[in-house]
Amino acid sequence: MSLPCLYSFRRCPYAMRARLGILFAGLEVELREIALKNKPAQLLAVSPKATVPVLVLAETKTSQGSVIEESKEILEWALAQQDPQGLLTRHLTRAKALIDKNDNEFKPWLDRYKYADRYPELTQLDYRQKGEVFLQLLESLLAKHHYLLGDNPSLADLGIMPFVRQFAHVDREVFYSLPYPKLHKWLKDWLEHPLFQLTMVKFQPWQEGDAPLIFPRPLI
Ligand SMILES: N[C@@H](CCC(=O)N[C@@H](CS)C(=O)NCC(=O)O)C(=O)O
Repeated sequence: MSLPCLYSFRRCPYAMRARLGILFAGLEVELREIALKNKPAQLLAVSPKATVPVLVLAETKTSQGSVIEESKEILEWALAQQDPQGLLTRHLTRAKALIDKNDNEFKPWLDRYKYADRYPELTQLDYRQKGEVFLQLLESLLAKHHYLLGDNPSLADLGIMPFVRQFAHVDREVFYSLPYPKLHKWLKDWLEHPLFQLTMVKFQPWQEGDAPLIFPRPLI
């Protein structure tokens, strides 16, 4: 039987979220790495909004492969198939609310902090400080337990970690000088996590006619 097909972009935090979901579920997909500047016609045909990640579910005899176009939904779909670590059993409502806060409140400031020259209304420092409001919330949660919502990972950790990584990578020296020691440790632990490292394996952009590339692919 054919596998679901994930259109992905290695450095996109939304796509990292989707790949983390696939890995924590223990699933396999066919991965098609894309270049944002040169999206393949096949992606545009299945998803005209043309963002990544996009998951095309395998066709069965009775149904056409449906398409999931939002990273949150791909994360939840993957864990609904298999959830060996019980991520969906922990604090689901709070986890979803925190992911929404990440996407709707933190991410816009993160983009402005990262590309401050494109948003001259405020300074990069202003944008960083606005983004830090969310980081302070995460720090206060991590003061209570090892992961964001408890002593075990939940959907929230997987859904949010790629965005904190992106914030940190704007200027690592600055990030690790900020007064968020619990968040620093949490991020470092995630960066070293074997499943996160598997999400970051590099692939060449997909081209029509390529043999299917099965994800995950073991670290070399
Ligand atoms: N709400 C979407 C957002 C996805 C998104 O914006 N992805 C970016 C890459 S990080 C993208 O594909 N942008 C389109 C482009 O740059 O052309 C999701 O959660 O999947």
